[in-house]
Amino acid sequence: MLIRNAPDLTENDVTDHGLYLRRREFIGGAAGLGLAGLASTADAAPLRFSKGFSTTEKLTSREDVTTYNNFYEFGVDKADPAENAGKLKTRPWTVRIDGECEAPRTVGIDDLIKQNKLEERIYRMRCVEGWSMVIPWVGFPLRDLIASVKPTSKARFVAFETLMRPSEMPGQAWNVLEWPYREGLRIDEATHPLTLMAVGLYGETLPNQNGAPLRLVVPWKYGFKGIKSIVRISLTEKQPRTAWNISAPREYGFYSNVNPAVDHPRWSQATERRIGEFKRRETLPFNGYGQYVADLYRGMDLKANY
Ligand SMILES: Nc1nc2c(c(=O)[nH]1)N[C@H]1C(S)=C(S)[C@@H](COP(=O)(O)O)O[C@H]1N2
Ligand SMILES: [Mo]
Repeated sequence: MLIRNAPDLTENDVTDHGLYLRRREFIGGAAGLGLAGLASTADAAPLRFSKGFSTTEKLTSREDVTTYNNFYEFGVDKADPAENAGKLKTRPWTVRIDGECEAPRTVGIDDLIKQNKLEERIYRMRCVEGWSMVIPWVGFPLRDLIASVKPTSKARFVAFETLMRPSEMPGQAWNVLEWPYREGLRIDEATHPLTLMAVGLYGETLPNQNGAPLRLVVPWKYGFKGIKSIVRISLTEKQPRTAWNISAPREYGFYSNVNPAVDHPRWSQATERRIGEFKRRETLPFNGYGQYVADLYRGMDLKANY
């Protein structure tokens, strides 16, 4: 699918030699130090990325993007992930890609990053709770990863799983969700050019609280579809079970496309608060990405398929 000349997206696929993904390492337990608790590693080579399809809207501050988070493995309050996720060891880290494909593989995160062409994508993110941000991710299209394992004709869906490691993820001791966190996409959603595997944020390695070392970003869907700290990606014939749908099926559907016309059973989805702003703004269908993705849902009842 071609994406170009969009009023809201700028394309600059020419590699910008000034842009590098710098690696940063969190010092375990350096919670109170915030960003001052970061130290750079000398061993890692800087990784180059180009600028991809991005919104020109004002960015949400780095401070807000990294301290106002949902990551229930580290607690249910917005400040918990920044405070507790420093414990998570993101190296070594392997990702298993398997299921309905001819070339299943297990790949280390650093090889995965090296093997893929990184680009910056500035996307809106709309949480199902009614707030939103504009976030500069660094990552690569999920479609490239899927192509690398040669899907069979039976691959109709993609299932994702977060790491299960209660010793470093204290929230996994509580039954707020069925662990590990799971998500899923239809294969055509997963291979859409806008669907991104993020490994960086604000030009640097992804902070743990944002889903290091690898997280999904699907900008036209509610934020909870963007599963963090992924260890497994499986191509499946059947629609996968997903964490929020298991927990509250009437409230969180499999599709969860941003839709101002379909309210959450407990609140309206017509408006949202952009973090850093006071006045609420109107929520756009498909979070403003309708011209690129509405075709995926042609003929579907979006109220029934919420
Ligand atoms: N594994 C996992 N992934 C997750 C979540 C979570 O609790 N666990 N929360 C989701 C929700 S509700 C949102 S809004 C986004 C938040 O991403 P951010 O903290 O990077 O803004 O992550 C999603 N991915
Ligand atoms: Mo969310």
